[in-house]
Amino acid sequence: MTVRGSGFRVLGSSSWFRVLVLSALCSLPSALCAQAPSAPAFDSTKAYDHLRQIVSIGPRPSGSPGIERTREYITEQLKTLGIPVTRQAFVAKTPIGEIPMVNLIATIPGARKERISIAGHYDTKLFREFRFVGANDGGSSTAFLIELARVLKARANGFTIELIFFDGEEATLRDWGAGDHTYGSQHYVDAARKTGTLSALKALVLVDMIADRSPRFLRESNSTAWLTDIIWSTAQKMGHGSIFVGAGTAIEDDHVPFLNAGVAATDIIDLDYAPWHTPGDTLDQTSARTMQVVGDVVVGSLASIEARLSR
Ligand code: 1BN
Ligand code: ZN
Repeated sequence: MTVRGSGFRVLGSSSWFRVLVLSALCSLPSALCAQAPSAPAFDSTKAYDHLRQIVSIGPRPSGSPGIERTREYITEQLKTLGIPVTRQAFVAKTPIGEIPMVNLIATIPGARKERISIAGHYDTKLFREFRFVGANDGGSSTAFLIELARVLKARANGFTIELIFFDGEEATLRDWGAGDHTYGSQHYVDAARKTGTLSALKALVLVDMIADRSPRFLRESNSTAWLTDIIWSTAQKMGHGSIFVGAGTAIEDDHVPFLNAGVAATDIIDLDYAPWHTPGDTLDQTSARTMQVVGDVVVGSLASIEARLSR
């Protein structure tokens, strides 16, 4: 009865076991607590294999056969990991007409029902004049989230983790115009508000274009300072201070609807990428090593984010 009322009923027996072991160890002195079961490391070889598969699908603009195949790939991969995926379907009214879109949401239960979302977009920008496969822009975030799912499924998560694959991040017109972008994230926030589930979302970490061969992540200035601080200082402690660097500019991306709704959010994005929105955004311009750095930093930041949210 108590268990049901406290919102823990979604935990399977193996998740319960990890949570109970972690709780027991963490009631002991901190040296023992540090030996609590830990997640496997993020494996960029696996992430890069996903990236290869996703790029091989070809262009993946919203509403296309390519994006439906990408959804099938994501769903199948997560199913293999034992993680169910929810399809959040909607129709976006865009300047080029109504387009069916689908966010994919994968939930990994934690000890608490409040959640941390880690998200990225899986659509590619529509270009009719050339073939655009978005290896870095759309591909890297998708591949990253699939590998992150494997890691976080095996972690004793304090908070529930939600992985969100956004559709419709890209503008349908050539330029990023008012209202013609971030359809998926706006829909997610509107829907969560309507269902009353937004208040349980405590932080959102967005990744976008995270596989450049020469990465440089500037702090995104719209983002929530404490959340950005945790991620950038974790990167520094891990020896990646030359990749996660200082002040940057404001970037409109899928984190903005969350910020506007009062949810703490940050964007790990590298816009300093010469092939951005060109036919040259191909696999050869990307690097597994960069995905490894971002994977290590995001996984390495989670405990501090959970601790900050538990204060
Ligand atoms: C990121 C990747 N974005 C689009 N593809 C968002 C963006 C749009 C960033 C315009 C800067 C300018
Ligand atoms: Zn783009």
